[in-house]
Amino acid sequence: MEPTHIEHIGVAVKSLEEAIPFYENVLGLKCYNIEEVADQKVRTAFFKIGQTKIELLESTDPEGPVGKFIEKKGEGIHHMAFAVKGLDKKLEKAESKGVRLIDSKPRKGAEGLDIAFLHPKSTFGVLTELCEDKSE
Ligand code: CMX
Repeated sequence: MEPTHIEHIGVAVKSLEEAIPFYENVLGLKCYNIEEVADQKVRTAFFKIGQTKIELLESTDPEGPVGKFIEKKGEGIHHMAFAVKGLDKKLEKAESKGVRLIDSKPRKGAEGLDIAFLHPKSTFGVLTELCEDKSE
């Protein structure tokens, strides 16, 4: 995949309003964007640390991926996202190496990135996201 860096770490929380003060007042980071991703049934809040972001994820629907995750496992790290170049080809490559794809084609995620997920059952338990910033 040759990722260039960790684009973000996704953290599932019950409430953005309750979690944001920890990141701002304790860690001293600044929330610079809150965005709803309707098709993923989440509201997201973003913080930057160097090149990497923390993405807080609040579910907007108990049947959505984050709603189900919190119900089953509670709050905590939900996924890890790697920045790649040429996402289409990287997905083909992952599949050819036996990785189970959740998204066989890139789709639009938060912050205008092209994204695709790999299934945690074929990535040693970590839901893995590949993303590409086409504006770069
Ligand atoms: N990390 C690790 N394992 C996970 C997981 C996660 N985030 N989410 C689910 N799983 C595991 C479950 O624990 C379960 O394992 P067991 O069978 O051993 O109990 C298995 O995967 C199936 O879980 P499920 O609750 O039945 O959920 P589904 O199969 O319906 O969906 C998944 C799981 C990963 C396919 C789905 O959550 C998905 O498509 N995720 C990608 C999209 C996403 O997460 N969007 C939210 C973020 C959006 C954004 O960043 O903008």
